[in-house]
Amino acid sequence: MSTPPHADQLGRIRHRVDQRLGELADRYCGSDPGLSDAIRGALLSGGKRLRPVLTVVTCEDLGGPAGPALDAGCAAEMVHAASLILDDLPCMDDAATRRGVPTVHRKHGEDTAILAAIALLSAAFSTLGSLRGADANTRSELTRIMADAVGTGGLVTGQFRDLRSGRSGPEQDPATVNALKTGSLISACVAMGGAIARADAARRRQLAEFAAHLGQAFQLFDDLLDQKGTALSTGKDVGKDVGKLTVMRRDGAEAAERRLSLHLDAAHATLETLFGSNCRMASAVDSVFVAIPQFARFGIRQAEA
Ligand code: GRG
Repeated sequence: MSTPPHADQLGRIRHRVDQRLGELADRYCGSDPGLSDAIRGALLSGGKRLRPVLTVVTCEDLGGPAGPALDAGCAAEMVHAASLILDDLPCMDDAATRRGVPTVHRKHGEDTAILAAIALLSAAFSTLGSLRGADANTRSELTRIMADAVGTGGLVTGQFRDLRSGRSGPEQDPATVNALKTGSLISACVAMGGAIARADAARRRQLAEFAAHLGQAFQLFDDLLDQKGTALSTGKDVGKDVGKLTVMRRDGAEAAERRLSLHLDAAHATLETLFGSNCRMASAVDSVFVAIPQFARFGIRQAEA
């Protein structure tokens, strides 16, 4: 099996992300063992680190500084971790396993899980508001980008519609739900990389186009894994989408796979315009889609972290 291009560099970025998340966890997890264990567990228990990699690679490959991009990406990972804790709660998806270990509420209780999610969200905004190596305008722009991605223009509304999608009431368009609950944070990560690198308006539009396609592809992939994967291969509960209106439930698995391919191709085409062919970002994208062979363009072995 061949090693994909840029695997070493991407592995090093993931390593830097993990190290920095450890430092930020020390700063923000508080001194109460019952709570800090939950926060640390949610943040440091693995995961692909796709979101921080997107911020770092976007910024660096546009010639921007690595330090603030790393911290902004870590802030996004904190938001992501908070969203997973909340998503797994009994009142939401009621999941038992995440990243191969018991979900935060199963291990620490629902009350602690909710508090840990709020702590992670607050830590994310504190990190953006005090970002090292960025001026006040950039810090405030990043804070706005992230707040917009989390609130009613993003995750919160996406999750609300996702939870309601299988029930009676207005029919939801799954692509819009996917854009809100998954695409908004992915778009924010790419937008933050562009903002730190001070990309011009034309580039920012291309970045937004790339991220929108990636967000759609990523959620379709997640839906496919929910149906085709096992708890062992995904590290999390599967079959959680039963009763929800996903593209796969509405149009079937083949249609979902076709759509995924179209979004992935469009994401790669935009990347080629932005960064040229075989860029690092293309490899970062491909490293995600390894679990279903037809989406793995390089017969990929995932980069060592
Ligand atoms: C206030 C932060 C906040 C959220 C409130 C609960 C909620 C609203 C939103 C949840 C949205 C959600 C869970 C979307 C699914 C996103 C998704 C595909 C997650 C899986 O991401 P991966 O595969 O996971 O990157 P790893 O474990 O690799 O990090």
